[in-house]
Amino acid sequence: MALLSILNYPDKRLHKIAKPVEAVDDRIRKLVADMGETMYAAPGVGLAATQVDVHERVIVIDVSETHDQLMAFINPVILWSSDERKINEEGCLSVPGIYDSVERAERVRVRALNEKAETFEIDCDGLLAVCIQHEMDHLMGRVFVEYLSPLKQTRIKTKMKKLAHAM
Ligand code: K1U
Ligand code: ZN
Repeated sequence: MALLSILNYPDKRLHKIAKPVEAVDDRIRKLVADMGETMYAAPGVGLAATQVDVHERVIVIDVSETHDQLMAFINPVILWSSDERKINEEGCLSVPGIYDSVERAERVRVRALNEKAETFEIDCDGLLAVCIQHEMDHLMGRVFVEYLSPLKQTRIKTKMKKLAHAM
């Protein structure tokens, strides 16, 4: 396995739209393993391939308390979203140190492939629902700060650029 480097906002590559995975093969299984290792090391509870500059529809998530329940979502689609919406505090490994409130569907049903290329469906609520919507946004080139006010976005961009120059 290998640790991958995570793109930092406002890197333009975070706005690329990911393409569907054509075949769930050893290359994709290695990507999933490397993304899992990178996510646990960060540490985070989710990671989209876009964030490691791979523009294919792959997500890893582990919202378990024991950090040993890695889930891979390959070519995920949201089949259903609840009308009920909820405001949650979000963070992002591509926007370190920034946390803010975002409103999303409270529950979603997702269909995806696992690492064995098997189709599965899962009903998500709580942190899993928040995380899967956040990660699917990444696959569409959207970063959570884009839900915030233009003023906040400008402040965050300035802060991130200063951080990048200090490193
Ligand atoms: O996409 C990402 O950058 C990962 C992100 C997922 C996420 C978390 C919370 C709400 C929405 C999306 C993170 O993992 S941020 C880090 C974080 O939340 C966390 C870190 C350590 C332990 C627990 C949570
Ligand atoms: Zn993120």
